[in-house]
Amino acid sequence: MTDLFAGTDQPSVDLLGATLWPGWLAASAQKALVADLRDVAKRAPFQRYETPSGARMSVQMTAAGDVGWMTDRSGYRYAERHISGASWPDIPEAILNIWRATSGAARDPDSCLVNFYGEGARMGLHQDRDEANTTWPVVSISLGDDGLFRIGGQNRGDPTVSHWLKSGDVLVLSGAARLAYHGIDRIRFGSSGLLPDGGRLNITLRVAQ
Ligand code: MD3
Ligand code: FE
Repeated sequence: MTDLFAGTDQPSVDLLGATLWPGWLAASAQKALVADLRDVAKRAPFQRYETPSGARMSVQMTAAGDVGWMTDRSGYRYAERHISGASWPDIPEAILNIWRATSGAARDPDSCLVNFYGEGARMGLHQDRDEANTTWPVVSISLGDDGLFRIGGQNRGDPTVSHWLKSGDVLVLSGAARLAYHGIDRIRFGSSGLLPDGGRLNITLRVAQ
């Protein structure tokens, strides 16, 4: 563990109730996670989903676990299968270990969403509320290029704060922050050397069902 995790001995940062552990993952652990995600994407290739409004998301997504989040014209949901019909890969053990070390939750997550941001990709302000029980925490892991994260309160119009998420950062959303509006306004394409072709990966772990 000591060579995988840079450590929680570093000070955490509070972002309106969300707890950020800057640089929690050592560079070696970040590289190992990218290799794990390549395996996930081989079995369940990244997709640009269509939202109920018919707009196509700029972020590419895949998933691991019992269920994966997806959207199409009929709505947002957790599905038991990838669009190809294949079941989702298992959540890699190294990713489960990050949840176990940071979430404070008494059970493992059943869903791992993987977001990929290429040049110009963004994610608009939203709440995560497709899970059956929204009191379980969410753990988010950032890899690759810097992403400008914005978080507010439980109402869309509430004031927000912005913070650049960097490769190796781990963010824990629990308590009131679990239902906070949040999004990614932009990425600094090419700011990290982790992914040879640039871009940002974000892993979110959830108890979905
Ligand atoms: C605050 N992902 O997948 S990570 C998402 O970087 C999502 O890809 C963004 O929002 C990304 O739903 C933001 C930080 C994050 C993740 C989940 C949250 C913040 C959150 C859930 C509740 C509140
Ligand atoms: Fe979200």
